Amino acid sequence: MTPMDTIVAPATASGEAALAVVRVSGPEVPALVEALFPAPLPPRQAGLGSYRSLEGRILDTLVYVHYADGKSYTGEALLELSPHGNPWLVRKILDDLVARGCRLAEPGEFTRRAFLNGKLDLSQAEAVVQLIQARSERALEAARRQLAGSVGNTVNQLVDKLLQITAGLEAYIDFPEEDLPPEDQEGPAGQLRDLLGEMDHLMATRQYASLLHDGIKCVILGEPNVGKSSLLNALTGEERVIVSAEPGTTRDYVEERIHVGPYLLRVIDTAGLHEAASALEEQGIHRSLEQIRSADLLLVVLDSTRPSPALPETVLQLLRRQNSIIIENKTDLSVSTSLAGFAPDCPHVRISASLHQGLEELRGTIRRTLEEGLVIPDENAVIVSARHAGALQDASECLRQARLKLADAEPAELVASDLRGAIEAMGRITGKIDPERVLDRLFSQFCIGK
Ligand SMILES: Nc1nc2c(ncn2[C@@H]2O[C@H](COP(=O)(O)OP(=O)(O)OP(=O)(O)O)[C@@H](O)[C@H]2O)c(=O)[nH]1
Ligand SMILES: [Mg+2]
Repeated sequence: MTPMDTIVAPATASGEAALAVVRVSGPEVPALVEALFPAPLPPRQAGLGSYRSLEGRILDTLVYVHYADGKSYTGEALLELSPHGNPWLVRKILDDLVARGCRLAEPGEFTRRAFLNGKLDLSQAEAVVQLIQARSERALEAARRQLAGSVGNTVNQLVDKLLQITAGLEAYIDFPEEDLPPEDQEGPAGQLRDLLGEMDHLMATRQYASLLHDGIKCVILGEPNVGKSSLLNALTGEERVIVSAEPGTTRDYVEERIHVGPYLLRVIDTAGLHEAASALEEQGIHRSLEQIRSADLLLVVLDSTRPSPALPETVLQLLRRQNSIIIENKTDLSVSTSLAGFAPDCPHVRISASLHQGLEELRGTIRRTLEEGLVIPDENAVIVSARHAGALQDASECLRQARLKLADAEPAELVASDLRGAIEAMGRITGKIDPERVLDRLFSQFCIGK
């Protein structure tokens, strides 16, 4: 894989569509543009032209845009062709470009070139994958910020501070403490402590990564027959789960993804909780408990035509204002009464799952509970990647070692060596000191044409 050849790949998913995009990047692009479009428009202007194959057949009439060397996504001369979205036609164009000397790109090779040409740092290159895979507004926003450089900039600021501490280290060792200005009394030890605090804060954002990407795990629970499956159907707007008047209808759990405002929720319907009747039901209840314990948010459904439920003590103990919403269902029935006395600290919402009443209020309560209870903060930089988390972990370990050595008054050179270790570990995030194999692992997650 030499960066000097000219690569080609479809940038759009294969399949029938109005348009497809084929990208070509590399040194041969200017000559290709001349050969394909006899009077090409200047860079960055969309032109309409006939694509003629090497044998002289017109394959399609299409829009093309070319970019000058150094002024494109990849940082190389780049050509984008937008033929009609016919997979067979796209194939013909790719074959023709290969016949003209281009090579089919490896997965992620366009973004890899962007990185190698300094158009993106590594954290930004990874954000391209996250942006494409994001399934909620919040996930999209985190990826957009990372692509704009939020993680890279935060890491660079931390590295700058570390460099300053390293520089200050020798001065600190050389002068006795009483000669230092009062704010520097603590010297590097204090600065290191503050820096570690900032790194811990950045690492703590990792807990939001799975909430953003996999969705917030939200479990519907309650006694049998209270309307749990009806609620899931109402929330998804589909008859997804079997609903019946017979208690114990749901025996296994069913999972659906829904959006509430900017959040993606994985909503899981569970088997009703009660003293088990049959062995099969008992198994279902056991599985419900497993789901409940690992949930981020609990939706507790009550039948408001009946007295407060006797849920297992293990479940009642989990219900808190920050993670649980009590849903009083079946309010359409005349015998429905308020169950405000059940888990009174938790927010209550009265709904009719079968008539789809109260669902907007429920969505509002879900959103407020997530924002107040789960505290998904509006952080600038969120550490989503396991690779970044690992690098930060290594860096803080080095800093902790440095602190210990400072406290033991060990020689400055040893402390400085730990600080360099930390700088190197953080450099892995932006890729300033990255070995080739990290690149291979990273870019192989991309699909071809990115
Ligand atoms: N009147 C009325 N009936 C409802 C409402 N929600 C559910 N039901 C009825 O209650 C019964 C049980 O509903 P399901 O949604 O199957 O209840 P479930 O909690 O999933 O039951 P299990 O899976 O057996 O634990 C069905 O006959 C539903 O039609 C409601 O809002 N109003
Ligand atoms: Mg059910």
